[in-house]
Amino acid sequence: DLRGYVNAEDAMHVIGGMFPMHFRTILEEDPTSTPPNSPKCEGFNFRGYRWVKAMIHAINVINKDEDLLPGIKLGYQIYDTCYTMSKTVENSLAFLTGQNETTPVFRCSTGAPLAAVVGAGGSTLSIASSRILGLYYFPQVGYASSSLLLTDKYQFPTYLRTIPSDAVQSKGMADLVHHFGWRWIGTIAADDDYGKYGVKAFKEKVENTYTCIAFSETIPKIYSREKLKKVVEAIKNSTATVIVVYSSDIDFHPLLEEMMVSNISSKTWIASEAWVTSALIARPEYFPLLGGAIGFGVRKGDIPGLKEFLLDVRPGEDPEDDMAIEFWQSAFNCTWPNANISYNTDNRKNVTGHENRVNFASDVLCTGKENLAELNNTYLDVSELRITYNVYKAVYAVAYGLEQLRTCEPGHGPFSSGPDCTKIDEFEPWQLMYYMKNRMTFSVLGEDVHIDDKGDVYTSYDILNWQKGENGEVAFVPVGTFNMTSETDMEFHIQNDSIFWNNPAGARPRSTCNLNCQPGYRKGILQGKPSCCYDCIRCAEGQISNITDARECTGCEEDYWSNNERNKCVLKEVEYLAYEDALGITLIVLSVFGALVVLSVTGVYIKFRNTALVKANDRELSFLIQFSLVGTLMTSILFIGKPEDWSCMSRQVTLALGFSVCLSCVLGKTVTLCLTQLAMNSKVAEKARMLVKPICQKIIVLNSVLTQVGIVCAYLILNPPRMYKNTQFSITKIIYECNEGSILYLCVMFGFDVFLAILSFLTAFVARKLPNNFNEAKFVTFGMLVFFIVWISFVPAYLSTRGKFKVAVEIFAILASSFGLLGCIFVPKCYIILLKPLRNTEEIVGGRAATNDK
Ligand code: TCR
Repeated sequence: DLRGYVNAEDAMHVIGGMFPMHFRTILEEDPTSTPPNSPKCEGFNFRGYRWVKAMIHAINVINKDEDLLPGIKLGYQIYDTCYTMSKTVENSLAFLTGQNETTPVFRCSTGAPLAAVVGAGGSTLSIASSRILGLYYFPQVGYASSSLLLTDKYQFPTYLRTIPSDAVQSKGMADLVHHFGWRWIGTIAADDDYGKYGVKAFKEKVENTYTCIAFSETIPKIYSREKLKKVVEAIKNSTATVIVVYSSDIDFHPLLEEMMVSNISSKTWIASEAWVTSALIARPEYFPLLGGAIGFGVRKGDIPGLKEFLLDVRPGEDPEDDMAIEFWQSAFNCTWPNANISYNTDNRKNVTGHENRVNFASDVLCTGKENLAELNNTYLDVSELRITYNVYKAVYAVAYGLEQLRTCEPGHGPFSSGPDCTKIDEFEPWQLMYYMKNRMTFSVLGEDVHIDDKGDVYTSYDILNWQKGENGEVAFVPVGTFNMTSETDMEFHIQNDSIFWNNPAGARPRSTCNLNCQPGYRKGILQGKPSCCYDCIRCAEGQISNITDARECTGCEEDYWSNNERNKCVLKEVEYLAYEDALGITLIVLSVFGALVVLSVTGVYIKFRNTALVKANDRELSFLIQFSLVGTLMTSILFIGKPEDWSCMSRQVTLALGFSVCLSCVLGKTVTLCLTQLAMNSKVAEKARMLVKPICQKIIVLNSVLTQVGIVCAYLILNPPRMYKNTQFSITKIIYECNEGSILYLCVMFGFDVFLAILSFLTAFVARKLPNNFNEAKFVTFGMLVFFIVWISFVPAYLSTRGKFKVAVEIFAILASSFGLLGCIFVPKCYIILLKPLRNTEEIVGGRAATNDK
């Protein structure tokens, strides 16, 4: 029971055709209870019916053509595949056997030889039929089978096609995905050679370090709600918002229904050629789910005269043509009187919810006068002739093959055994195959078609976007093209602005496994997950990343450090004892205060310069001590503020000089006192004391100071202190400090001061009991003790602090020792001068040493 169209009357050659005029076969309840018979089909396919009409139309046009195969009439023999493998195989056998012979005779039932076959529709069907037809080198031209498998000429030696292989479409889809920066993609494939190999090719082309496949699901061939639900769950649970569907409309439809139930939204669908413009899928009710889909459509064409030919359906006229009656019944939903051709039946189980087989026949009787032109149906829609156009081209391919065979010039023919050309009325199929395989370039309706030696064509794809049309219908808006002219040559164009995105924001969606890593973070590998899924790890201190999804954090340059957000390098914090610092201010106030006290002492000394106390034991030295104390107190200011080379060089040096002046003066005084003391006990000392003239005190001072100046100069010239940025102690801070240069010189310099202090202490100690000068020696002893205590405790304190406190410690020591000396040497004297003037007389002050005064 093979249904279809046969017209081979007085035809010279017949072209076979296989088209899905129905969607499915009806499963036999218990098939082995009867002799084997061909299954019946149901679900009228208007699109397939249009393809059939296009083929017949093409043959009619060729028959009328004066240039192409003049005088040769082509016939056709078209079978319905019912979109099913078994039917297709049966058809193929029928072509070969002439329906009732088991050995192929290459003759159709009507007598004229079969030249070639156009079809079958889907890849799986083409593969099945080509395996049989290929055995006999029977030419076959496909119009919709795009599976990659069919390129393999070992398996399918005689298969040609007018639709590009899915390698092209997959590459286009991968380019699309990369273009929009989607990185986490779901794929859904029909469980056939189209879906599986299409998705395989897509995966191979799309996957890279940034783009990965989130899930790969297949749509079952045999309806199963459980399996569909699993697919829907996978879609729902994935964070992928971009999903590629490689499937024919018929297979995709049940999944679509299931998705409508579970309210999936905000996904961007990438449609394969087979469903993007399908009337079954592109319905307004699916728009909330599928709107904004982007798909690939093969090049479309206009076929002149097709519309008129499509309208020319005359049911009931030809008693053999029950297909027209079924068409009429399905199109107008009426029942043809006395025809007994069922339609609208659905014998699938579980799909309709009914276990029983159902028949939705209508009570309305068909009249045959219904107006076809007013019918709004895919069959009559000639605005998107894509596969239909391919059918047309396929018929032409056969005709051109025959034409070449016909125009073979004897003597220049290709065949080696027998005559080199064959006659058009008695060739073998393999001989036609020869012509169709070589130099297959022809033009159809102004388009040049070239079928290469693998049987493939390269034509451009339109990139279509699903948008809402004016009347609420789905409009396929072209938003770009993909043109591949060879395996390496391709062009991808897309207009981003004209795309409609089906999400609440209306913006280009993003599809990633997890959220991108913000600046300040870097990607971290997740064990056992694809490379597109990663962790975000915060950059370590001192490292930053300033782009999203950084692979690595980069280190900051010298003197820079990462900020808290780790997205920028900022200058490191600097540390030094600043003038504005509370500590700095306090220290300055203290030293200025000290200096003022010293100056007021000087004032007192000047005012009372002629009193006994001031005059005693060398007035000039006293002034010099006061002067040097002011100096040492003020050097502390050099320690504050940002260290510079000059301040580093001057600070220790002025301090050491100040102390050496001060201490040498003290020494000058105490040496005199000491000798006075000794003179009280021995004659020798008496003489020595006489030798020590007042001028000698000044010589001591001058010598010591000059020595110190010498040391200082050597220090400054040979290895002076310098400013130094210390980064050792803290990575986030730069400590500005002074590098003291030569430690040896520093020690010698201060060592000399200490030496003077020790001498002063010793001499003062010897003279401590002397009543002279109102116990001056005693107070100097004290002063020196204070000085030692301060500087001895300074050392550990200094060594254990760092940064600005180190400097502060030193200033404290300077202030403390200066105040100590001030307090011990001058305060008692001022006390007497100001408050006890009665005691400030020659007798009391001078005592026995009065002779020493000037
Ligand atoms: N290739 C599919 C079948 C197919 C199809 C279509 C079916 C294509 N385009 C349009 C119906 C309508 C592309 C295959 O199986 O190879």
